[in-house]
Amino acid sequence: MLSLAYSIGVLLALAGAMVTQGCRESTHDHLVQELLQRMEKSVKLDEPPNPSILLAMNLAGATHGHIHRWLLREIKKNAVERARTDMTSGEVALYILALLSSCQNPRCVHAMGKTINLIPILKQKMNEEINKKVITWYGESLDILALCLLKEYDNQDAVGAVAKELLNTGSSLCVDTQAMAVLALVCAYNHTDKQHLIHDALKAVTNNLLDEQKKGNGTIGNIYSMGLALQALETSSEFYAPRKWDRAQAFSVVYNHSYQQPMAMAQVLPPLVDKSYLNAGRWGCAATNGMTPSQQLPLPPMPGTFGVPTLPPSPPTAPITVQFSITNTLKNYFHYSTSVCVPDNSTLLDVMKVARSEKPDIFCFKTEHKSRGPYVTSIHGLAGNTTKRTYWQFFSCWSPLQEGVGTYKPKNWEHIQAVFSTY
Ligand code: B12
Ligand SMILES: *[C@@H]1O[C@H](CO)[C@@H](O)[C@H](O)[C@H]1NC(C)=O
Ligand SMILES: *[C@@H]1O[C@H](CO)[C@@H](O)[C@H](O)[C@H]1NC(C)=O
Ligand SMILES: *[C@@H]1O[C@H](CO)[C@@H](O)[C@H](O)[C@H]1NC(C)=O
Ligand SMILES: *[C@@H]1O[C@H](CO)[C@@H](O)[C@H](O)[C@H]1NC(C)=O
Ligand SMILES: *[C@@H]1O[C@H](CO)[C@@H](O)[C@H](O)[C@H]1NC(C)=O
Repeated sequence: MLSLAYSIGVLLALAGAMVTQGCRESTHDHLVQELLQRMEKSVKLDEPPNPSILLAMNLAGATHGHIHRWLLREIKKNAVERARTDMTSGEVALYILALLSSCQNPRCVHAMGKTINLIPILKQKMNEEINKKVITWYGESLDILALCLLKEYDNQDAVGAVAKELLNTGSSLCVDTQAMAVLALVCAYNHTDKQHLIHDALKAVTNNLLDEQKKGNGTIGNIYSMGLALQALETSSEFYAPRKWDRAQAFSVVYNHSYQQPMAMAQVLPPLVDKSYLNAGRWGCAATNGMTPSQQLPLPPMPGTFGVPTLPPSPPTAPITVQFSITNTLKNYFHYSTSVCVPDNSTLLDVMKVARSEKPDIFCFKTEHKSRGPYVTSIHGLAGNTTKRTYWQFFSCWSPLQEGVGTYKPKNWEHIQAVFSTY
């Protein structure tokens, strides 16, 4: 009797485990599909193509839709038209990852009757930016990663420089930069004369990422650095071994968040399909060529949404007041403050536009369109400068914003400050 009850108990427990397992899997697939769809929907045909989105679609195997075709065509067009003249080395590197993962040869990009080779362009831009000291460690890592996936290993000085930077000041670099550096160095590791240095750097920085996760109860950096951090930790276990990574905790942070911004989705999708930017060369390409259709992730129309419930359109609400100030203490001090009235649900960009229309000579500003939306280049006639490593940094009270002006929505009576800063 007892043993029968026991067996039933075991069976029930087993069934329970299977159900949970199956449920978790389908929830996971559902999330991937949802993110893919949301990301595809965000693609605007009148904006420049975003190579990170094409890369994410390739890694997830979503290579058959018209959005994919459009992105690939526009990426090639932009490459021949703009790579040489108005891209940074980091942008060229992202284009190379996007093309590699689309089974295209970056050495021979053909569009609009022109053909170019992106590799010498990347190398030349990278060297120029390093010499002029305008490169960021994030950009340099991206460059190293692209060259490594192309099996171009003649940039050993840069590899050594990134490794040394990680060992010297590793934990003061932002998590995104640490993660991109991990991807670059993991790729370079078996193709370098600096294995000891790289090994030490990877050990230090991956342990630091694990410490950050502990401090953040699962969050490594912030919610927007999770995509790259997961990619980094997935691909570097041999460098933090025997230490164990609480992978489930880190993934649950991502499952719990409902990502809406295209770039954030593009960086978080690869780890959700067990891929990283290191797979841009091999897997991404296999996904378009070698895979049978059943292995690909289809994009069925999906009723409802995951994470955020769809809210019914809400009636207009009372306007809010936002305080906005601009401060420059670096050179020729100035400080101005104002408060503006905007409809609830307005973005910080809307707030700045109202301030500008009320006092144009004080709150004038300029933006540039970037993959993540509008980037504020200058305020009150004072522009950030990559040579001097200056930029306009945004705060709410005294904490830096984790979103740009195009998506951040201030609350009633919130005090937003733009401070001219260095990085
Ligand atoms: C380097 C970097 C910077 C540098 C860029 C300097 C330079 N010359 O390269 C500096 C320090 C200036 C910077 C500033 C800011 N950044 Co920043 N930055 C990054 C980082 C680490 C790498 C970006 C990169 O080089 N990509 C590679 C290149 C090839 O791609 P790209 O699309 O051309 O990149 C350009 C744009 O991304 C732009 N940029 C950088 N940050 C931001 C932020 C926003 C909102 C926009 C629209 C553009 C932008 O500068 C890049 C180089 O030109 C990313 C991390 C990540 N996960 O992507 C964070 C990241 C993009 N930044 C972020 C944020 C929040 C900001 C700020 C809003 C912070 C603040 N409190 O003020 C400001 C921008 C304010 C403004 N003036 O509009 C967030 C964006 C989160 C989100 N919700 O999308 C990220 C993801 C970091 C994070 N995990 O929080 N950043
Ligand atoms: C380097 O090569 C060794 C031997 O082939 C392999 O075991 C190891 O996983 C490789 N490491 C990386 C980071 O690629
Ligand atoms: C992590 O969780 C602990 C205990 O629940 C809490 O005290 C701490 O504030 C949390 N830390 C963060 C960064 O959320
Ligand atoms: C994710 O959400 C679940 C349910 O709300 C919660 O139990 C879990 O602690 C969350 N995970 C993290 C890492 O925040
Ligand atoms: C707030 O604005 C977003 C678009 O920025 C919109 O989708 C949403 O419905 C708005 N919410 C409310 C409560 O008005
Ligand atoms: C940035 O500063 C450098 C050095 O002072 C200057 O030569 C350059 O013209 C500036 N760039 C821009 C875009 O203003």
